[in-house]
Amino acid sequence: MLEAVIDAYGFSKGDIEVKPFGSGLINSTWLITSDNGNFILQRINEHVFKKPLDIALNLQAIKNYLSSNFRNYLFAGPLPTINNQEMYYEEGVGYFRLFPFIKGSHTIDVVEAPDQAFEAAKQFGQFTRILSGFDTSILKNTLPDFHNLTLRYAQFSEALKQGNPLRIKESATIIHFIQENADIVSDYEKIKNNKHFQQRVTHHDTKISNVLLDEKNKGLCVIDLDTVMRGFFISDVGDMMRTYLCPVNEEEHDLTLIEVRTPFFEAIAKGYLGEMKSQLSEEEKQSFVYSGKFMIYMQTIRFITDYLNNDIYYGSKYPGQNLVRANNQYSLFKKLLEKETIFNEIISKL
Ligand code: GN1
Ligand code: MG
Repeated sequence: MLEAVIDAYGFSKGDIEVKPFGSGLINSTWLITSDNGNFILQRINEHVFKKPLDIALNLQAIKNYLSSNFRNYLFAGPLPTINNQEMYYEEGVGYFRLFPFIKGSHTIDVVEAPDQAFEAAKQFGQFTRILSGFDTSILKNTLPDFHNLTLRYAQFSEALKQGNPLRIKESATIIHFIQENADIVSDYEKIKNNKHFQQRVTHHDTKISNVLLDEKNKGLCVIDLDTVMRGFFISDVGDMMRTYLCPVNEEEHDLTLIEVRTPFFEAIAKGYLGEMKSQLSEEEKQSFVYSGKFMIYMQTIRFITDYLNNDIYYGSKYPGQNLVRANNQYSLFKKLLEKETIFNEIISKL
């Protein structure tokens, strides 16, 4: 299947090795190793990204802006095909991009030290900050309503009506939790209508593996830019809290391992605010901790909704995987609530 793609990028089959790569849930990714360096090949999931060309337009516009305004910023955009196209398209197979594998860079999958959280948060903050002069109206909405919690809640409510009845019964506790905490949705709606909250260039997928680090573990740049769209800062800060505060990830079954680590929160706050402090309004800063609740609650909803809908979005590698993920996020939410006061104090001090 990949042969034509490989040709399109000017590789010859005998000179390279192609292996599946990474742990993303949506796109398919391969590592290409060759004597001329390494590359990342990716096929866009068209069930999720309905207009792949919009991704290319966004990346092009950002690349142009950065190359004239921040020439030294390392922008990890796609490489053109030998016919000078942004993407390679093959009927029936899909849309592909090729990225350079930046020499000396590496990624990590779990956050083991606060310094790593700091570096990542700084990178995501910097990305939004240096694009603060970029005209966001140019950006296409590559995933309309991606972090629209109102809509996610509506989809959950719909799944309660149309979803798998056995699974609905089995998920009673978590369904109840989501309904009981619907104030998270109304808080989001207030933010949406609050003129002190600005929409900026937002990454929307700030997990640790989306930051390239150098040999000394200093941040180089952010990657996986398909979900870069206009958005609220709570999406980026919230997903960092969701994925850096806890020593285990969303796949963990053993809920006793779920905890929320204060030094890692401090690191996120220092890293992000070090870049974004002067950009954010007072109201936005006061929602810093809410960001984490917002994203963890939304991810709980997304996983359980998918479970009730028979795993049509995230898929599942074993029966009940999306329920495990949802319960994991639900535990994380409760752990975060225990630290809310301390975390708010940390933010006021900064
Ligand atoms: C998906 O594909 P991946 O792993 O980068 C999802 C994110 C979720 C994440 C949960 C387009 O990201 O929103 O937070 O799974 N991306 C999309 O692991 O839905
Ligand atoms: Mg992603």
